[in-house]
Amino acid sequence: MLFANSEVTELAPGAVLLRGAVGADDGRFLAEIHRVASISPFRSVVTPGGKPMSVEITSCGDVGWVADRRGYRYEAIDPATGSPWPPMPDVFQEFATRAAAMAGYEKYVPDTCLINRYSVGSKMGMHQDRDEQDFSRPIISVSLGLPINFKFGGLSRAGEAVKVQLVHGDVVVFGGPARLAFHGVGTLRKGKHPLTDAMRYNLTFRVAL
Ligand code: MD3
Ligand code: FE
Repeated sequence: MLFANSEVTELAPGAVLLRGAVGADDGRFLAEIHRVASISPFRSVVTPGGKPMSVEITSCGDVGWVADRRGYRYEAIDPATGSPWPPMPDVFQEFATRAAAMAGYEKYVPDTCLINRYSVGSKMGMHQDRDEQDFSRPIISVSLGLPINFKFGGLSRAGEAVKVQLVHGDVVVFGGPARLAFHGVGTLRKGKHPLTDAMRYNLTFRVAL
């Protein structure tokens, strides 16, 4: 057994929910998030259309996800610091590799982890993640802190969406037909989590290059 106390369910073809898979690693995950953010701080960014995103972001790994008026892309240097992004913590990489194996993806080695920080009122509209080179590699999402309503749609913006609440410790592997599906999250409600206070964090492990 790779994860104790974890229920495995398929949300949609290719989208595997590992409920509570973070388990007792949660404190270590949060400590690593704070360490990454002490080097590459959380920042607000704008979309290429000039709209500010309500979620604050940072990254670790070989590259980080960058959004500005020029577009979306991965870069090896953090534009906020002028230095390389902090390296991916070993516990992150090992966890992502195990979670991927759980969903049937062998030898998954992410080269980046995007860290989203939600505060009261933050949300993320429906979108696809298509800034990576190889869509045959899954994206793995880890939720920490306050719960949020996650919407998972199809390959077009229209059509029925599956709705699921993601809570502290949940992990989702998005591969195969789910890899290019539209998805988004509802507005973060006021709350107080023992480990994250009024925040929610979401980590997404990716093979970008
Ligand atoms: C389905 N993050 O960072 S996690 C994102 O909760 C993002 O912060 C949301 O969407 C969050 O791009 C949702 C679930 C998720 C992440 C990546 C996916 C679902 C996905 C990529 C492809 C398909
Ligand atoms: Fe996304």
